[in-house]
Amino acid sequence: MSVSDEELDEYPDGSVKLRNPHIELMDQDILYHLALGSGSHDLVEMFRDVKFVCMGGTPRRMEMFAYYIMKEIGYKLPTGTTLMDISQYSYRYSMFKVGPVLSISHGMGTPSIGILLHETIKLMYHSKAKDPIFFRLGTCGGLGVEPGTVVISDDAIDGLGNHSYSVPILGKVVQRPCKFDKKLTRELKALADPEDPYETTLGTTMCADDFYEGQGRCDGAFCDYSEADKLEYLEGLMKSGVKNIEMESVPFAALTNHAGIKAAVICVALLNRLKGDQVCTPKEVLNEYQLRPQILVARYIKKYLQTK
Ligand code: R2B
Ligand code: URA
Repeated sequence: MSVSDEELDEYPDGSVKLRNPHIELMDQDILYHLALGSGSHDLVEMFRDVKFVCMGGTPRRMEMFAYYIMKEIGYKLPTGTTLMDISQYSYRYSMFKVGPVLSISHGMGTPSIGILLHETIKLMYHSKAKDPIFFRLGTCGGLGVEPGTVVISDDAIDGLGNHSYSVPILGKVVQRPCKFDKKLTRELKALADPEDPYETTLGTTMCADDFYEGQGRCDGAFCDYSEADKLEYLEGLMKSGVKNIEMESVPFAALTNHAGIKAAVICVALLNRLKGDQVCTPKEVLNEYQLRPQILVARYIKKYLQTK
């Protein structure tokens, strides 16, 4: 059975619908990589109030984001409790919950975030959360932008230039279109403050399946092209509207869109790839850069919560 977009749009209560008829026929659904399950946990009680799902690469960064957003939205943990990694016993991803905000680490690359998206979308379905908005807060290499620039993705392409996520399913390649919510990207861009000591810009994001050769670097263990070939390639990408390169935007855009979930990707550029390959910015500077997508998303969340 397949569910069309039109059918998906028919659910006005905002709850997340699954395009998988098998799930509701199962006795229980084990979200293996999150160490949660519909039989073992009261997912409705635990997650029904989730409004924002924020994902980023590392457990540490997402724990820090959880503390930061707690302060920003003035959320108090229930008396006698501390912030816990809900998925700690999966030993795969980390998940923190701060009121309406989930902060989850996604690891590196499309398979890792793909698995997490399957299970997080199912988590939203089981928990009956209403209209959750997904954000990826990440890092990237910039193309022709200053290090520290924040790039909001308005499109995502894979390493072959496809605007879709290609997944081999039952021996055939299935392509799912990458689509971001235009209104959400516009609203995020509008939250950039002219006083911010860095630029915030919109652009196409290229999602590579590798950090080295897949991003045209010359500093991997292998390289069969010249520096000139690399620059020709990167400049060509830039001319076609690509502002940054990272490793998760394609499945993020495609799977959230397939699930009817609003989503955005906000990344900070650690370097300008037209000027080099190695990330040689000092650690303290990188740590400050990594807060920038968090600051933008916190502004969005605060504004959203104030108007509700
Ligand atoms: C950005 O940074 C990571 C690689 O260093 C990868 O997860 C990404 O998208
Ligand atoms: N992450 C990437 O995927 N590429 C970069 O160049 C920097 C961070």
